Amino acid sequence: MVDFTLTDEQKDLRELAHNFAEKEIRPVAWDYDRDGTWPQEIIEKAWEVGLMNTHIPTEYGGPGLDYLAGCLIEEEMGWGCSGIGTSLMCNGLATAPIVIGGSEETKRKYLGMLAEEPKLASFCLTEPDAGSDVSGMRTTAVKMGDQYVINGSKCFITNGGYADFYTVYAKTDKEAGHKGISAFVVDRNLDGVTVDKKEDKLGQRASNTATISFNDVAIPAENMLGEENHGFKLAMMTLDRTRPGVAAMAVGIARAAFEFATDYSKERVQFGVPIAMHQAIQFMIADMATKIEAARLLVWQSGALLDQGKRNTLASSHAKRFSADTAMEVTTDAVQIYGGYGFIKEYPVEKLMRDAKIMQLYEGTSQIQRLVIAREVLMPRRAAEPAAA
Ligand code: COS
Repeated sequence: MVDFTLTDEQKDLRELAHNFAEKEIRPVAWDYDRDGTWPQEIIEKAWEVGLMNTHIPTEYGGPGLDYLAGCLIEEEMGWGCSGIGTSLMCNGLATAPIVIGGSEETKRKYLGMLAEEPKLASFCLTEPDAGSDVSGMRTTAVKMGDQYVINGSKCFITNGGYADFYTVYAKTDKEAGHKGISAFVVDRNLDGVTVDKKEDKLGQRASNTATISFNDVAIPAENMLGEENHGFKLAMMTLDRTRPGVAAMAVGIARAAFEFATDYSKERVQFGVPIAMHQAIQFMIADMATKIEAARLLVWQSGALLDQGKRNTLASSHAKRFSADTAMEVTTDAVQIYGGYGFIKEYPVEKLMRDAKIMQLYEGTSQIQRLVIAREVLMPRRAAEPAAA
């Protein structure tokens, strides 16, 4: 049976997230965007009300919410401000490899740390010369006794300047391509860890994006996540789990732009009638509405598959690709509906258009999602599984 009705519990959670976005995020979102303000106070409040670290299992102090619930929250955060939302949700990306591959001790220490206090963690995969091509990374981790020594530099790291620890991917076998990558947890306060650069960005300006360098950073061998040289798959499994949430945030951006544009279209009078009376505008609004509905269904499907314990690689890329492109298209159309005013910072939609752009870039570009979709369609890894069907 297919039923898209949310349970009362899911509706309550969505309402909690929406109220938080409306009261705590929306009123400051445009100021934070203008000034690039770090949303520390909002992070602390979100942590307090239980809207962060949703996937940390209860045995490690988290709320242990399912992925669909996470998507409901992320849509509302994206509706409030996706820059602030990205800051709030980034712990999910950083901790997924720990949840999947961490030892019991590592889980207790690092997941517990985030559950106990409003602390942050970052996911360090991308490098200046290794973005989409993860296997091209140059960061190395060399085993020395009971330690690994890490050297390298990671860029575009969300929350990098404020994180207390990092999940870092490094080559443990330089000659083995994707089969030579391992994942580690690295504490921020270790000697040799430096935050080099905060990026000045087009959109999502309230989120922190930094370069993190590791210079002879020695970490205990037990901080390895999963097995040596199995880090690439851990990264891919992580992205399968986090792309639904990112896609949900894109739906939230699109919904915000859609609401602003429809309200404006009823107020703005041209040729003697509100522009909503013109079919040219009505058709744009109709297309925006359809895309948002379709994107949300893909998001829910990709989250629900995970909750059923099924592989969601294909569904997750469908959701991420379609939602990100929807956010870009809908926000661009919202600017169009506002006309010249849409291009001016005094009006709300230009921010949303700038924010939407990153959705087509981070956690796998729209081109990478198409690559994954094409591979899954043409050469399904496990064709028997519903997620790959
Ligand atoms: N789950 C589990 N295993 C996976 C997987 C997944 N979702 N995707 C790939 N794998 C496995 C494959 O099965 C293959 O395993 P074997 O070595 O046992 O055959 C291995 O990983 C390599 O897969 P593939 O050949 O598809 O790897 P490629 O190097 O060709 O690249 C892409 C795969 C391009 C899809 C990957 O590098 C990617 O997602 N890049 C984008 C990274 C990204 O999103 N960066 C954003 C920054 S992170 S916020």
